[in-house]
Amino acid sequence: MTSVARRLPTVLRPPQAQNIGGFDVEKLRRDFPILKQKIRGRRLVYLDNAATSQKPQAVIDAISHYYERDNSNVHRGVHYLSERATEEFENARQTVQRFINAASASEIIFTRGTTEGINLVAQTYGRTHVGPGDEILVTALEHHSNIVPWQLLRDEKGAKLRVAPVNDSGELLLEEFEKLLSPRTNIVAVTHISNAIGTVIPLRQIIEMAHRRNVPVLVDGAQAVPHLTVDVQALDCDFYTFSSHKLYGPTGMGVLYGKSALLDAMPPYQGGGDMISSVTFEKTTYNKLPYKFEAGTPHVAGAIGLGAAIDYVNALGIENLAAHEHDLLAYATEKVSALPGIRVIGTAKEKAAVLSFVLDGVHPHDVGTILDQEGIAIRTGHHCAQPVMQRFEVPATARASFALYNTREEVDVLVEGLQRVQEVFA
Ligand code: 7TS
Repeated sequence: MTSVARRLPTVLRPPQAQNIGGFDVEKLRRDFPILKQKIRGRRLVYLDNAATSQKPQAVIDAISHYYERDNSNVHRGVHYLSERATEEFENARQTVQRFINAASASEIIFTRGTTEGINLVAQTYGRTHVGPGDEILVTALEHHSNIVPWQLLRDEKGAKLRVAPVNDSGELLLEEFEKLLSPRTNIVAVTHISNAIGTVIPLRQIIEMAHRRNVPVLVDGAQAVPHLTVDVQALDCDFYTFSSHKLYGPTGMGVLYGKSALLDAMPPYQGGGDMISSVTFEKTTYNKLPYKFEAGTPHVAGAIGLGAAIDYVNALGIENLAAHEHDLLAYATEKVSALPGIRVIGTAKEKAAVLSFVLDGVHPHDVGTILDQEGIAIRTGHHCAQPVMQRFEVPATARASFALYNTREEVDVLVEGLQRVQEVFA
């Protein structure tokens, strides 16, 4: 990693370095150039972090430095630049390995994002293990990207998709989940945190229940990795996948973790350069892990940017970040719930960083449009989780989602904006 990529967050640079408990958000915001701009003459209030988070200067610098200094293809050249690019690319893999505590860097496969990670497992592990009448178990909280790849597999194989229900707070019903684990279940695929309503699911118990029946578990960690410590060995999950862009890193980049015994036994996903060890027209043998699953020129700058994003988060401490976001969510929940005619969707005891709600008599799209006039960015719609909307019998919600740089003042601006929406529609 370049020296620039290692730049610490402003808040942690001396002399503040000794004073991290304070989590000085105003200082930290200066690390994010995009937050400095005015939107429609107002200070930008960015509350759409579940869709994608903003990038600190350290990540932007790491990417531009790579293109300015080191750009070259990896794993192939004997020349200086190729060696340097390869070293940085593989350093980023090790950074990811340490970040989620994988046993080996060869268990870290670089992908385009969470979506590709899930499709990879469905198309390789799934296609070789799921047959007619077999069952794939998901929850009622899934993002479409943890539903549709399994439906494609189901339809190809004549398998069945089972769905574990949630209660009216949006909490997974563990007993129901356990009942749905049958002798035909071949894989469990669950979201760690719901993007639509913020529920954190009891992942450890789910994995234990599945493993008692020898069923492997894939975890969609897209919304979890930016908000809590993930230790794949402690969880004992079989696959864990996430996207860089929700973790302050670049788009088009993601990670699939898999236990090496499983990955080794799986057929490749895509064919092409880098994933082979030898090719003749008669026969091809495949490369070792993780390269077997990384066909073609990878997103080198993306991996380096992700590594820089993880360095940034690590320097702040994910526990500090989680505590700050927890405070924001509690504050926002209290303030928004106190408004008349507002219903919060998703009131689970364990939640992270997402506040979804509906206003009586106002379509969420109108809420979003009026807030946008005030420089407030939230997401409205079904959040690519239509079954969650169906479960709560709403067509859509308005969703505010938080990141490390959000403040209580921004929550106050949101609440004022919502009051203005109510005045307009009164
Ligand atoms: N899984 C979950 C839980 C997600 O929240 C998302 C994206 C994905 C998978 C897909 O991630 P991708 O990076 O491969 O696209 N969620 C959202 C969202 O809530 N608003 O925009 C994207």
